[in-house]
Amino acid sequence: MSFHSGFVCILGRPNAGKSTLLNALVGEKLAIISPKPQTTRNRILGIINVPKEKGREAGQIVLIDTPGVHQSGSSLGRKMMSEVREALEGCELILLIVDAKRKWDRDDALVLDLAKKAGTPVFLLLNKIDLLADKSKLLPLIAQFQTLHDFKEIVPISALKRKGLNELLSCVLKALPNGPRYFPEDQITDQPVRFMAAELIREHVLMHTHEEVPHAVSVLIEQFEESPSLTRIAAVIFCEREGQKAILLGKGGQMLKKIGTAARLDIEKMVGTKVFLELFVKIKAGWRDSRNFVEELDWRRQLQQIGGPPEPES
Ligand SMILES: Nc1nc2c(ncn2[C@@H]2O[C@H](COP(=O)(O)OP(=O)(O)O)[C@@H](O)[C@H]2O)c(=O)[nH]1
Ligand SMILES: [Mg+2]
Repeated sequence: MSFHSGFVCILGRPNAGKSTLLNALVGEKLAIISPKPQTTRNRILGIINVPKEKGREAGQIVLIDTPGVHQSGSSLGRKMMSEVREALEGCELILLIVDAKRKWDRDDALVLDLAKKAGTPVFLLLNKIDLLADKSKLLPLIAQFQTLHDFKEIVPISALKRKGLNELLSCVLKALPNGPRYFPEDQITDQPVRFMAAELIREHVLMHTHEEVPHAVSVLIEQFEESPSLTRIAAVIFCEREGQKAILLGKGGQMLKKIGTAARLDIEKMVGTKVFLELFVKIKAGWRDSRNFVEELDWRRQLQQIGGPPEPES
């Protein structure tokens, strides 16, 4: 019996629906979602075990969600783009996702350019087709995209409404080589739970704040203690200015309370215990331009530091 497997990178401009697709394909919330651009800041692995079906071999797809491709001069922006490049390195297939409702523009061209440079086969996913009232527009749209690149497949989907995803899985599996099961069958991500908790807190900040505040916020977990019935978490919400701190706290601390309650409920669902969540707001002026701080936020880096230097490769 043959088993297909491989690493598949989801690539696209901010807001195309990359993280929604990751969550939909894995069937669990692994990445936070928001209508605001640049919600995802690091690469996120989602592991899908596909059982054998009629006309389809069994396999394992290791999906990698990435930050939206964009041009930015800040340390944070550079770090996000380096996460994109790391995801592209060594992947067997790229899923280039575009918003079917939007006109193709320079930002999409930038994404295609990256994909071409990687030299990896590319599927084009036309996402958000639920928003296309006139489905007869789809064929001319596909024809138009075919002139841009020799895409291995063009697949219309709706990540949000979960349309076209089974077809997509079959196409992806077919495109992957025979290979091993890279991750145990019960593993769905490589993210530590404490980092996912920090992300859930950030998601509620994104939902409750506007303009520059969402972009100026990062979340660090300071304490994470698990017991069978209770998880104790203390987290710091960093922002860049006094005015942002005032917004995050709200009148009489109301805003922070709202964010905390909503995040706590989501974290309880994830960890399966009661959660005691303490939130603090601190100002770290210009953190997005601080390479050191941006690196501190990287959980892969944090793990390396706890575990000491990485083993030398043999
Ligand atoms: N209507 C519709 N909205 C979608 C679809 N996929 C994603 N979205 C929305 O697009 C926005 C950005 O989604 P997200 O997954 O965070 O995009 P990302 O920046 O590419 O990761 C969110 O508001 C999603 O709900 C889709 O298939 N249809
Ligand atoms: Mg995202």
